[in-house]
Amino acid sequence: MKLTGVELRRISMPLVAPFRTSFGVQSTRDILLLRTVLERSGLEGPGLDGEAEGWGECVAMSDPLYSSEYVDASADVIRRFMLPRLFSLGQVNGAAVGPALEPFKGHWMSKAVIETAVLDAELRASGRSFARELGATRDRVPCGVSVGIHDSVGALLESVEGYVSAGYLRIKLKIEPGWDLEPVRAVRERFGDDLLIQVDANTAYTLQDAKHLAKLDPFDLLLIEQPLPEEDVLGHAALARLIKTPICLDESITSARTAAAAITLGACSIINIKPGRVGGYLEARRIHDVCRAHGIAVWCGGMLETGIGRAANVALAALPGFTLPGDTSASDRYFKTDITEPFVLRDGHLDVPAGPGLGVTPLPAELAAVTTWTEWIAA
Ligand code: NPQ
Ligand code: MG
Repeated sequence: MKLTGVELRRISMPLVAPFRTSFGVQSTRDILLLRTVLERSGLEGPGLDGEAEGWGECVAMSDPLYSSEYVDASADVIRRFMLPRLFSLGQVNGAAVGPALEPFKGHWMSKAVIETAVLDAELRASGRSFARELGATRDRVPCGVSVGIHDSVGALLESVEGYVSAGYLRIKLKIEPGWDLEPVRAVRERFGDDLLIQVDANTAYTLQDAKHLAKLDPFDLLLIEQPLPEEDVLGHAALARLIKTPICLDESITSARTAAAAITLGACSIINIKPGRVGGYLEARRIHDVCRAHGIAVWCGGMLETGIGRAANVALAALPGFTLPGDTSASDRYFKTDITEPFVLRDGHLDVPAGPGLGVTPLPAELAAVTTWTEWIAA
C-alpha cells in the first residue's frame, strides 16, 4: 500500500472534572488525531483496489509535563520529518513505520500515532482486528481507574466510592509529597483489605524519601508507580531494596531495550505499558514479550484517551501477559461525550473491539463539535 495523504486534526475535549497529578492540573484534553489515507493497487491481490483510511490518537499533552513531548512539537516533527520520509517510500504498512522512522531520535508519541493510523488502515483493508493482530487471548479486559489528587481526604473518599460502586476492579491513587500516607490510609480503612489499591507518584520523590515511602508498606499496595525521576533507573533499584511495596516503572520505560535493562538491574518488578510512550503498539507488544519471558507482570497505562486510543489500548490489554487491571477506564471516566461510541464498563470490564482495525471510528458530528484545527498533507 502507498501512503497518499495524512490529515492532522486538533481536538479539545473538556474533562468531566479537573484531573490533578504531581505535575499539574488538567481540565481539558488537547489532542492531536491523525487520519491516514492509503492507496491499494491490484498488485496486492484481487478485489483490493481502492482507498483505505486509518485513525490514530497522539497521547502527547499540550505542555511537556509528563515527558518531554508536547502537541505542537508532535505536529511539527510529524509534518517536517516523519511524513516526508514515509511519503518517499514506495510501499508502507504498519510494520514498516517503526524501522522507517528509526533514524529520528525520541518522539515516541509521534511515531506511535503514525504507526497506529497506518496499521489501522492496513487492518481495515484486510478485515483483521487490532486485537487479533497483536495476539489478544481475551474478549474483555478487567479495568482500573486513576484517581487524581483531591483538595481533601473527604472529597477523595467520595470519588473513590463512586468508582468502586461503578465496578472498577482496582483503584490507583495519584500521590505527591504531602498527599501520600494520609489518603492511602483513609482509602484502605474505608474500603477494606480486599480492594486492590496502587499509587502513582509521576516522579515526585527522590531516593532521600525512601524511609518515608517505606511507611506505605503496611497498606498492602499492589505497587508504587514511578516514584523517582525518569532517568533514575539505578535509584529505583536501590529503592526496591528499601521498601516492600513492589516498584512499577512508567516514565522510565521507552523501549523493549530499556525495559530489559530496568528488569536486569532490579529497578522494577512490574511495568506499565503505554504504547505512546514507547513508539507504538508493536514495540509495546515486544515489551510485553520481554516481561513475560522474565516473569514481570504488565498492565496497560492510560493517557486520557478518546475512544480511538482507548480501542487500541483495550486490544493490547487483552494479551496474555497483561495480568493486572489497567488504566483502561470507561469513556465516562473522562468525557461526557466521546468522539466514538463510548466504552462502557460492564462488571468491571471493557469489551475488546472485534471489528476490522481499531473497530471504532469517530462519529462525524461529535468529532466536528470538538475540532479546533485541521491540516491536510498530501504525499
Ligand atoms: C500516568 N495517566 O499513568 C498518567 C499520567 C497522566 C491515567 O494516571 C492529560 C494528558 C492529563 C495525559 C494526566 C493516568 C494527564 C495525562 C496524567 C497523563 O502517569
Ligand atoms: Mg504513571
